[in-house]
Amino acid sequence: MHLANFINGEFVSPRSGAYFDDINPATAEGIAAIPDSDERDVDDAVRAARAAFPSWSRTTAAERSNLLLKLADLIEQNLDDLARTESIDNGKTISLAKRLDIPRAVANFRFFATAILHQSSDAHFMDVAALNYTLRQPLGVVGLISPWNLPLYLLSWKIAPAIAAGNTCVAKPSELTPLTANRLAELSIEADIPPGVINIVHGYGNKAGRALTCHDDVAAISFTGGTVTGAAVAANAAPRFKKMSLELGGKNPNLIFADADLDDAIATSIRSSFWNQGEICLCGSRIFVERSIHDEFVSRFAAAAKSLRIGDPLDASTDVGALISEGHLQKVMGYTDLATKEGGTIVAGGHRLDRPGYFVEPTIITGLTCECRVLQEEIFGPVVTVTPFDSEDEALAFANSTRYGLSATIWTRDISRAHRVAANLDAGTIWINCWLLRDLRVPFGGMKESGVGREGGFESLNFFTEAKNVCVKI
Ligand code: TXE
Repeated sequence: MHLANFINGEFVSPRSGAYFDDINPATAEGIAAIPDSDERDVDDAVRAARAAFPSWSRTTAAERSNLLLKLADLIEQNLDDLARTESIDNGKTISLAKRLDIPRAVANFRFFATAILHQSSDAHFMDVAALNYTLRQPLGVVGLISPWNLPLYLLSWKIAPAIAAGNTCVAKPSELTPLTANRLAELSIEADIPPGVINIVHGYGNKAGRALTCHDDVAAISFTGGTVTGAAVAANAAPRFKKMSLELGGKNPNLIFADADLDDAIATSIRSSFWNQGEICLCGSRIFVERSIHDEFVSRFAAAAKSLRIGDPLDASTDVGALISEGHLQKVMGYTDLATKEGGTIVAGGHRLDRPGYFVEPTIITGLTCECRVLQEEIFGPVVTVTPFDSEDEALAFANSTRYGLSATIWTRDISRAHRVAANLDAGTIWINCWLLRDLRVPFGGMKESGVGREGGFESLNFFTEAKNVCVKI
């Protein structure tokens, strides 16, 4: 199947006429041909978005809301088909695609379709009898760049608020997972979203993605991806004074105190460690356990990890699917090799499956210290470390010992300690006795090298609008 770019409501071939393979990670076989787009395709898409902006930005919030709600309904009606497509494209289990990825895409469109009806802005009276009011208006054409790990979920996280706020957009999905973006384009036609409002250009990041970040008529860039790539995006967008939101990598701590509900902590840590093969930026890849329960935790956690079913992502009973690519698998296996060199002990997993596709066992490593590269660098695979701590202060020092600050999890029944520790963690999102409970109304984003800016809730609508202050003498 040859995919096409979606520009001005039509599917068009890349200007280059060139394509490259989309690979099914579970079989290592080609499943589609992806347009190898370049700056010409991006310019065509930006022109279409510019042409559509005047009329789209003049629609009422209610009109935009209705169209986004229609698109949300269409995604929901096609949930099973989209989940299967996502599983084939990404290697994730179909069960996770059905329970997380696609339902969250529906929720994203529904949330911003209704949030736009309730966006408020400020007004301030001055003593000298003047009124100031904040006027929020759409930015124009915005560039949306998304990663491969939660393809439709994170693409919808950007498209929904961008167009709800009255912008038109050019989206560049990851070249590793183009299929559900393609389906979204098809559904947007069925939802009667006007041509040029949503444009999708496929292709490599350093070509099509880069062209989007450098285009003079793109007012803002919303990027989700790796920290290194985020720096490249910023280097191109900042000198052109584009508004930017960067959601980047993580190396998230999972702190388990001796008074925790250990059954719940273990069951949830299996999910926060190995869901989506550990390819969720919010995964808790560094587990720190109070020393008195460390050995019990390791024994029970390793047993639970070994009982996970790895294999065909399309089998409803599979717990762990395939990593996204051979290159990513090699990167992940490189860290398990490094772990033993750094003095660690692999207590579960550590092997590639002897079968087609990119499968790695859920892997647990003990005996490493915070200075080790395995505890400093983002692996983004089914590999976690378990390290003991002896005090709350030491737990905090360990947790905050990386360049990242995306999310963190705390397990304790001591409510004062939970809030005290949360206040001292370098993380943009902190869960206490839970993980991945997401309220779309709250700001989302990372600290330090995990990101710049916040999206989520009205933060997203504020990001995708310009705030003017108008002062009028009364
Ligand atoms: O990122 P990449 P990936 C992080 C996750 C991991 C990474 C995995 O932690 O580090 O993302 O996703 C495009 N100019 N998060 O490997 O390579 C590229 O084509 C413009 C954090 O996909 O950074 C793709 O579409 N674009 C996040 C996108 O950038 C460029 C949640 C991301 O690619 C480009 C999910 C360039 N020079 C994953 N180079 C969070 N914090 O929420 C590449 N791209």
